[in-house]
Amino acid sequence: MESSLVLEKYAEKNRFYREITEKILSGKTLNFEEALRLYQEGDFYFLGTLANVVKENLHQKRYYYTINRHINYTNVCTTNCKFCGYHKKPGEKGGYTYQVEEIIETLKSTPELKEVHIVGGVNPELPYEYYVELIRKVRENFPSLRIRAFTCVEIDWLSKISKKPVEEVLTELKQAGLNSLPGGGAEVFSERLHKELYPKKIGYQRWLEIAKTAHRLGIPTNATLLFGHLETDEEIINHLLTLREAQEETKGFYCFIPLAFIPEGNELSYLPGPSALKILKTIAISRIILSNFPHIKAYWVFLGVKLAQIALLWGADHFHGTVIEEKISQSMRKDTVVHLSKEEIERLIQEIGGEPVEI
Ligand code: V47
Ligand code: SF4
Repeated sequence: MESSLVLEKYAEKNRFYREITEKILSGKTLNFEEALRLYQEGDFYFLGTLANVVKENLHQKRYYYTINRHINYTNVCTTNCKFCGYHKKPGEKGGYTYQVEEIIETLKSTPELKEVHIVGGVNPELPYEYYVELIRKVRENFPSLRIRAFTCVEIDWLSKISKKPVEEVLTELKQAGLNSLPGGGAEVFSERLHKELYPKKIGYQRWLEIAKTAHRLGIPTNATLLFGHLETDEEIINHLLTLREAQEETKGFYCFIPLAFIPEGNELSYLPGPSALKILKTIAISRIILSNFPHIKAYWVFLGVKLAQIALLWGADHFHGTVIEEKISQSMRKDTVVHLSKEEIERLIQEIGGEPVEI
């Protein structure tokens, strides 16, 4: 059935669905109570259909992906987030750091790349010059490659070690060739969880301040939410509404990525991880609330390829890219698929009736 007809049927039966549909289709924002009720009590099919309508109003049947590669340049990190199984303490067995030249050689082995995604731990053994040099060398060797590198957490760290303000760090990186920042490190915008799970990492106010500074300097950034662990539904809705407000202010966010918590191989392994239902509902509510974000990403490395494909019908429009190598998830879940070819991505999109768009 056509999505608009499905929504009409729900609206006929139920006043709440009618009000929500009218608000969303006329471009209005849901308030906290409405959003929470929709997320908690909204029928699964209604939520997905409404999210898909928001998605199609923005992108019709188009679904985006890119030929990219991740470079996780170091797993040495002193931040010690409880949900992370990737980090190693300085000097600990299994810790690694790639030299700049090694990274250049790796990138040369995949010459068809359109984008590189560079993130790593907060490594006290690396000097500020390493980061600037890394971006400069990548730019010198690959003049047209899009460089998405360093989360707001890393930018904060660079500001600390260089004793330079965030503006200056971002300006230097931009001059060296940086195009945009990935969305990691946002976790959940909650003081409670910050204290409980990642007290050594920057809090959400600092994360937002750095993202907004990047936007003002003409550097777009992504944003994430790490969900499916100890957060409450209220904290998820608050996270989304806070991001919506920040986007109203700067318009610098490009993509929102709901990251499904991987429970294996970290201190929170006693938790079950989010169900498929929770994942799809979270993607749908993200699309509905963040209608001022250009893209919602189905990050298939964390979601699993098949669930990510279904997420494309539940509000997501971006399938990220080919990835090739991704050490964060692999450090926790050994059987994670981390590489899809262009053809595989296009087939997954076409199978759900979409039009693949390589960007
Ligand atoms: O910031 C750590 C998260 C993030 C776990 O911007 C975990 O396009 C799930 O941000 N389960 C890094 N997640 C990944 C990331 C990302 C990925 C893909 C695309 C983009 C983008 C950004 O991974 C970290 C942290 O929030 N993380 N441990 C875990 N157990
Ligand atoms: Fe370090 Fe990032 Fe892992 Fe936190 S999530 S411990 S900052 S590598």
